[in-house]
Amino acid sequence: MRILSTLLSLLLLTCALAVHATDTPKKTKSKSSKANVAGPVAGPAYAKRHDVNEWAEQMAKSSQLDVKWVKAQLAQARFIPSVPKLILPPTQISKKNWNAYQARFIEPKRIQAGVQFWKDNQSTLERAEQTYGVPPWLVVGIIGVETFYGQHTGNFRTLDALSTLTFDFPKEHPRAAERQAFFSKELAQFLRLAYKEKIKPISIKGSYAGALGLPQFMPSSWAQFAVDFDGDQHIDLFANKADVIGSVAHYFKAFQWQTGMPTHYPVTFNRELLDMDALMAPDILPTFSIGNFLAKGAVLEGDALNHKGPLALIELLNGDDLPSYVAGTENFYAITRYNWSSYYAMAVIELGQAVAARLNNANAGEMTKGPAR
Ligand SMILES: [Ca+2]
Repeated sequence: MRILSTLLSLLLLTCALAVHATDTPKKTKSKSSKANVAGPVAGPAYAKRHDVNEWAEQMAKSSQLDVKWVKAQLAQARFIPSVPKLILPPTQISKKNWNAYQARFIEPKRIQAGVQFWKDNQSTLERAEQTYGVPPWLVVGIIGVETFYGQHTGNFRTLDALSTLTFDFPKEHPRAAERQAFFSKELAQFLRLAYKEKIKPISIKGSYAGALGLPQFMPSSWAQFAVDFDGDQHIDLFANKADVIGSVAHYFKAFQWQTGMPTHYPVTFNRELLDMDALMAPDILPTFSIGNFLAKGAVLEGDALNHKGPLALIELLNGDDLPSYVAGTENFYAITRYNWSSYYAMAVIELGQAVAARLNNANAGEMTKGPAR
């Protein structure tokens, strides 16, 4: 993740909504599923490339790593022919469809896996909430949407994937130079992490874009936001559920999650006042006061009218059907810092809350079995 958040601008936000699924490093699942389950086919080794050796020397120097170690790792890296294709924006742009997104992520098997994950890790989820102010349903929603609770963490050797995106980034990509530079930094960070944790880089697998573990952190996010939440002196986002939960919660704390604030409210429209262009102009960035929002034709009810803080009008397209709309708060926006998409954010929210509702119903059921009070 991703984590280019310091580059925020309205322009980027607009791009994020429009192209997010095509090249945000982390958003990889639908595409990576095209790859062979046994792992992608690897091409030539990078061992003999002059530019790779130069990169290794510079990286070792700037990171104060042993240059022999860096070169020895990169000597094992191989070009993966499918990766440059996967990183390119799709040639056919299909209409965005929230209903399809919803059907994929908020479905019985994923909800059931989320219930199990929550039950298995309840005390850790509660500790993360106490420590970071981030509720269990959000952590559970993120891990469910990202990797189906660890079932789909990616089958690409991270060393190969990040080397391919660093040394053979496709020149036809609309933002090739910027993206290549991004992946070069991620490769360097990946090697530093592996060195620090004494892990062989070649042994690590993840998404085609280098996202790692249950929460699909990019190496830079791992370095910046991952925490050792069980105190064993290591950070393991592949197998250690406490570290995974603590790291996701810490990420949201870092991106200004506000404890107790709803993520969104229902919204309808007053046709006589409606200025849709003005309401849509800031995209997902919350900017409207309640008064301003209502004056432009949005209609809120109940608790929403007492909301403190700015709102955004979130539009979710439904293919050829009418779009869905909600009023997004700063906490909705915080979820899009994990993955730059309002569709992603809404899927995380609905999955997390569906799991929470299932657990509450189960608990209520058990209580009714007890003696009447
Ligand atoms: Ca740990």
